[in-house]
Amino acid sequence: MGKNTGKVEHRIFNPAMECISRDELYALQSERLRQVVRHEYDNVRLYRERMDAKGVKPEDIRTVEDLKYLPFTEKSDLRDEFPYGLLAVPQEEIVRIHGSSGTTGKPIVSGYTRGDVDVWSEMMARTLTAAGCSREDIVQVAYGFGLFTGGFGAYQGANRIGAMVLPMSSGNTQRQIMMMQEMGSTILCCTPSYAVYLGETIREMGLDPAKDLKLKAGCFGAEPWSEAMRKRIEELLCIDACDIYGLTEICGPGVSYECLVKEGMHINEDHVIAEIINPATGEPLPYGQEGELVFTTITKRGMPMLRYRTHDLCSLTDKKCECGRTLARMGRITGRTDDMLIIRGVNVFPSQIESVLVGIHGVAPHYMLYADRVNSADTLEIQVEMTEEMFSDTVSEIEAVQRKIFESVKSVVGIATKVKLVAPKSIPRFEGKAKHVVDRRKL
Ligand code: DLL
Repeated sequence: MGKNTGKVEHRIFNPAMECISRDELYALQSERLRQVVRHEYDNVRLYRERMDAKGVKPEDIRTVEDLKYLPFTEKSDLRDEFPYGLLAVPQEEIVRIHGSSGTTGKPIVSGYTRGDVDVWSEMMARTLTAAGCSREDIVQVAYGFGLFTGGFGAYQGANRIGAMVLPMSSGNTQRQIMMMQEMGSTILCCTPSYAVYLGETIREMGLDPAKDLKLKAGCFGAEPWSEAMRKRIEELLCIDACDIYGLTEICGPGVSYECLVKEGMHINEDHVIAEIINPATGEPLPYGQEGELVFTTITKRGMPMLRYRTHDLCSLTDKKCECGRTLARMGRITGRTDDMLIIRGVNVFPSQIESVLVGIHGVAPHYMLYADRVNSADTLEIQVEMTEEMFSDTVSEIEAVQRKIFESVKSVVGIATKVKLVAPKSIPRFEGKAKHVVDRRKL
């Protein structure tokens, strides 16, 4: 628990929307859905072709119930249409591009109109307000600023509230702590693993966050974390730690956010419609059942998404929350349906590593990836089999291959990994779908 002792005060940025009746919300979502489907059909070739192929016309989609007739959108569609193929407005209306790493080195990008940036800012203003932020607060943004949406998203939300922003970006821990102390930061925005690292470093420096810092809350997301990790962050930093969720394809952070009740993330349902589907069949599932999260953006103009498959697994509830919000909540992300790993905030696909390995002489295409969390930081070890011929080579030759793999993976994936060459036939073989990832991070 943070410094907010006693009765929790629930701040709400936009009560008219965040506490809207479910019936009014349904009508609003249906109206906005009709508009976005028409906009996509008229302006984006891929959606027009997909809808035509299914025999669905924009006028067939009248209410949220009709969503199930629309085609899904996949990450591979963004990759195939990179960079501008999915824009639904002329390029001159786009004022910003954000992105995240993809499987082939090409990023997944999304384009925003000025209106889209405004909507996203409001979504993040709601997010920060739900964690207790007001215009008196000092928000330290330790998410990266760049193509990644974290830094700009948090900055824009704080800006909309009128709070003071410290745009630190990620890393440089000593400087983060010095600024936190000197400037009197009250709200921290970063990944949960970095929050733990900051907390541990603060403690090692002999500082007592309860006395030496003014932090009261944090908005942590961009990677999976657990209740145990929340407890650790709250104890280390003496704050309330709230979960925030989002993805580049939808807008970035602020798709959903926790309030101080901390029982799931409220979805900004006036801007996105969430569905849970059975990942194997694509059939929609009712509230309460776990499945794959799918989003349709209903106010985005630049690059809207119809039924975007996130591959994130969770469940939804529309039970009213103690905070007064009526917006449905999603539970923690419990896993992914694909094998994407998030290592220190970077999305890593085994296929990227595989594409590097096949080009290197002396190693066989048998490999395993081990993700661990050491001192609160994610690490990734690549174990790859040597060929018989390589196995009998000298140590220095083997080391040279190891270095080559390290450098190539770093340049393609963008992160440093540990590389271990192992004896021929020592990596397990699988019947059917091969398993390449062992995620040993304790969540
Ligand atoms: O991670 C946006 C973001 C920035 C969210 C800052 C929260 C805070 P991407 O880089 O596109 O966008 O990665 C999106 O990250 O599909 C999830 O798998 C994962 N993810 C994001 N937030 C959470 C969370 C940003 N709170 C992918 N819990 C998503 C678990 C999360 N996983």
